Amino acid sequence: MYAQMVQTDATHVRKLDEMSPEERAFQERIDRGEKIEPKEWMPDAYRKTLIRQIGQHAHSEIVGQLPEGNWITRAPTLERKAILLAKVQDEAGHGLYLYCAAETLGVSRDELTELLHSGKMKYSSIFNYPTLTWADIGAVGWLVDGAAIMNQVPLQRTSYGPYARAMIRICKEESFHQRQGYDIMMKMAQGTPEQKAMAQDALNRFWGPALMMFGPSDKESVHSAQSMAWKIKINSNDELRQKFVDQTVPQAKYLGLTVPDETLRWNEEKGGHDFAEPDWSEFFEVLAGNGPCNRERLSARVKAWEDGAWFREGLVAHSEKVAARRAAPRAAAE
Ligand code: FAQ
Repeated sequence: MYAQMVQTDATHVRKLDEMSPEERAFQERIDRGEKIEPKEWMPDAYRKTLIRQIGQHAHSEIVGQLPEGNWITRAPTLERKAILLAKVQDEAGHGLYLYCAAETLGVSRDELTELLHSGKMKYSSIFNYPTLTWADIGAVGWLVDGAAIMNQVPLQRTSYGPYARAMIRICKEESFHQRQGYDIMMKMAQGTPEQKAMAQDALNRFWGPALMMFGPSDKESVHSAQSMAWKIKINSNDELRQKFVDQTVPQAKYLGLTVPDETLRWNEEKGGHDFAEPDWSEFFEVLAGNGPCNRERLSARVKAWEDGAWFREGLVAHSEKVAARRAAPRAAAE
């Protein structure tokens, strides 16, 4: 798995004097804050970088349904079940908006699916961890959706129009998701000692993986510099990670839970927390396909795709029949 990266040729930031007149005019549009729209000229590497990022993002939404879907049949009340079901359906919708945004760049959804299934395209590392208890569903909503929002709110201002517009709706829904997660955590943290211990255990297991969602440290991030110059990314990985920690630490305190980091301290001078880096060797192992659930997640997606083939074929056959009937109404009536 992940044997090969989708090459974007965008790891080196080109200076203005290395650019063609077309590229320079494009960069100036970006610098002025203009949105780039699908049919407009764009450098090939900009297009490929967007396909890589939007495609990975779409795959994350779809694979991200699996850890939570696992708990729909076991949610503790009917109300919790209905809420979780709606959330998991929202993630499918996010995947669809994002696949549509990627399609405007000239790649089909089938091609992206094939890249995911063959392990050539990534999805977020976080979804390779298991959800062992109901408290994990709270932790996913609180921390995973919390990290996703932190990353995605700035992406509403990203330079590519269809991606920025998809983000606006996604962020509204993610905010709701995060609140439902926090609400589960609150209930658990204020419950019996056993429930509080489950909430603490979920925080202990999801804290590090949530920090990894923002990507490697800035010095290890191969794409950040060029992506930020093109405003595909608005903030660096470390900036967003810092903001996430600063936002989440008081929330944990309010829950009466302890962030599993003995080095965590408020640093008055920088106006933020000092905190321990997550275990980057674990992160790179997960990216290499060796996380706790990588194989299970990918095989679930491949199985769903294969099991749904008859349905997709039925839809195509039906639409061909309707088109043929429209083209020759009299012949079809006979
Ligand atoms: N997992 O040079 P950078 C969600 C890869 S949505 C896996 O820093 P970049 C909703 C990266 O692709 C969560 N791979 O890369 C939800 C690159 O590899 P490549 C998804 C990662 O792109 C909630 C290499 O490492 N969100 O959770 C990760 O500039 C609950 C070098 O890294 C998005 O996709 C990772 N964590 O920055 C759903 C947001 N981090 O491609 C269900 C949009 C890095 O060269 C339930 N994406 N890599 O082979 C982004 O903002 C960026 O792509 C980053 C990575 C920040 C993720």
